[in-house]
Amino acid sequence: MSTNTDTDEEERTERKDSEELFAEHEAQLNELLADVEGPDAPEAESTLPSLGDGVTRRDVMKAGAAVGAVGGLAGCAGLGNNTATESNSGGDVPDHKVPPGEHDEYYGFWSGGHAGDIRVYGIPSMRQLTRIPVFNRESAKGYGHDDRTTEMLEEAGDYTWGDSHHPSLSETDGKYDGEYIFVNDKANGRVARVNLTYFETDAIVDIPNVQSVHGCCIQSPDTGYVFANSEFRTPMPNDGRDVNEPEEYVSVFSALDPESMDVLWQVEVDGQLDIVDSDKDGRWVLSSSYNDEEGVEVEEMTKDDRDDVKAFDVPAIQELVDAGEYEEVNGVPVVDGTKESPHNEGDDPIVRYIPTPKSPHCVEVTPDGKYGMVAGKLSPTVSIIDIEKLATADDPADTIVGQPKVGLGPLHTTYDDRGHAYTSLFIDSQVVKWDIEEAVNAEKGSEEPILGKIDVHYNPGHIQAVQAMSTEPEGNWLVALNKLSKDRFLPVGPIYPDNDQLIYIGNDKDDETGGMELVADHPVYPEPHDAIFAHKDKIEPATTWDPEDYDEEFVSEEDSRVERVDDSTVEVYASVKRSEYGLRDFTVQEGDEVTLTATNIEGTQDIVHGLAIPEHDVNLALAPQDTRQVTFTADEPGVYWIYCTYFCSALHLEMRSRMIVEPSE
Ligand code: RUQ
Ligand code: CUA
Repeated sequence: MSTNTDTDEEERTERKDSEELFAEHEAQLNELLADVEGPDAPEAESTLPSLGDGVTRRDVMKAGAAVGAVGGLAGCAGLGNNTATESNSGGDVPDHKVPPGEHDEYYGFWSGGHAGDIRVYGIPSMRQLTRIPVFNRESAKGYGHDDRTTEMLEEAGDYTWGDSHHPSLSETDGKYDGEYIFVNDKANGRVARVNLTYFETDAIVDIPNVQSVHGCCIQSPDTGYVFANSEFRTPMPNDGRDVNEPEEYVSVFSALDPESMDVLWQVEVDGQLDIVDSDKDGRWVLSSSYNDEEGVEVEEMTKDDRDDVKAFDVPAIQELVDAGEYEEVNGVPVVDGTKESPHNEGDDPIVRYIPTPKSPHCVEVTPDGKYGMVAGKLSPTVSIIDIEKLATADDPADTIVGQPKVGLGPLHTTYDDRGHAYTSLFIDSQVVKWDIEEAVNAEKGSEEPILGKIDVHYNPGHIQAVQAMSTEPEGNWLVALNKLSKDRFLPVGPIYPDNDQLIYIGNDKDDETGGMELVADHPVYPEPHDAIFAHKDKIEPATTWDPEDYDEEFVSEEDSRVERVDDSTVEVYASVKRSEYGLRDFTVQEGDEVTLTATNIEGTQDIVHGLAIPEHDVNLALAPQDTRQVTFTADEPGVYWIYCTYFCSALHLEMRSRMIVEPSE
């Protein structure tokens, strides 16, 4: 199977069969557990559900981990599914059901994964309010059907899909300001911006010198930059050079201007970048990282037992760029941030390389900006990075001030307003609650900071609590975005929904779950990755468009007209309102290129009209006061009924017009 002929074969790790891999991971796991547990580490009896009959929880975890390591599914279905957490025992959990006609307290913005969109939910009801198409085309909102959005999608690479992962809300002074969501496309190395006045994507950038973007975040506290991590290492530029020299491939950290969406600069690093989060003072940005081995196959990528988290000193990098200390590649200034770089010599390196246990996954900064939590993924620990120490520590390893042992497969961490962290455990299918300051004070590898664990169903990836990415966490609701739902819902064929579970975290109790209560299951369409929740007062959507916010001509009833530009080009302008189009019909010639501009002239909220032309692939969605344009060819003579796709009035069905295409000659 290996097709790589140029590389020195001796340097390459042999392919292993699954049994060998299994055994190896089992051995590694034993080592890890022995390492962090130590001979007299305390048994966290109170937090681990008993399995009875001498089966220890640890055995089950290990079995799950080993199976997980070779690609099996490692959920804990049937084991440790304790009923106490499933039946609401506390009695003081607020009702998550929102009565008819009332509003939710919070907005939730979910990334849609390879569906390419953002989904908007109300929290705590978990009712889906809308979807915002981003990297995907979507007919219900006419996105990718009118000229404006189609051109944007075409200029951003003209792909038919994207893989949206990490939505980030813009901030002012560390608080969500409701202006924008930024989100990455892992598949095609892009970042998009969603305008929250209109809940519509208004910019997409195809970032040069990167193939995939995984981590994406804004700079706190004032959205000074948007940051994007390239995950896959590639030659730079990736134009056919160095294809057989994987050691020449690179991964870069990119900074974008949030207003212009220009790519301002990039930093080349050793290893490959993963998730990214900003401190709260606009100086440091932390990136998790895996594959410091710089391998191209799984065995090579997991050879060593450490990987370096990268901490970027953003003002120092900006200074270098301003001073011209970079190489330009594909029009982007690229700064050398590798370990050997002269910029990393001396006391003030631009990138600090912080060694953590192998293949960490997330990095999430605490709401007070003190710590960055790096969940171990392949290690059962979370490494706590003290952000203040980043500027002063002689040895970057000294910035790690705590390392609680939380459970198997820790992926993501979120926070409440009372000093607690919550970490998802992919392999254990649990969420673990732990005390941050206690973890800083405890021995590394201690389980003492753990306050409780709750089973989730099954295999959580991201978890998110309300406003936990800002400086104002609310500490009440948490959602576990579980990758598998297995037996939780009516079966719907072999592709299952995910299961987003709502958990109440407002109570601190001295019980098995630390007071966490599982409140509701919610099946979700594949495949959300991450979510971010903001109080409803932070978001101020418009109810109608402001014509100042677009370039198309606002077409009133009087302005409705047909203009022939030349022999083969026609412009048609039509107003739209209940229940008529500004033109009852219009006539063009066979073969004409038609540009149709239509304005919904209504000012009434929620009166949206459509404009569809059968057999011409024309489908506009027109919110009140919005204007859209569409260009198409009238290539078959005949009569084509134009109709409205939104049920707008009692005369909705009669709301029609005709396009007459006269035969040529
Ligand atoms: S990653 S499941 Cu794309 Cu956010 Cu961690
Ligand atoms: Cu306008 Cu239906």
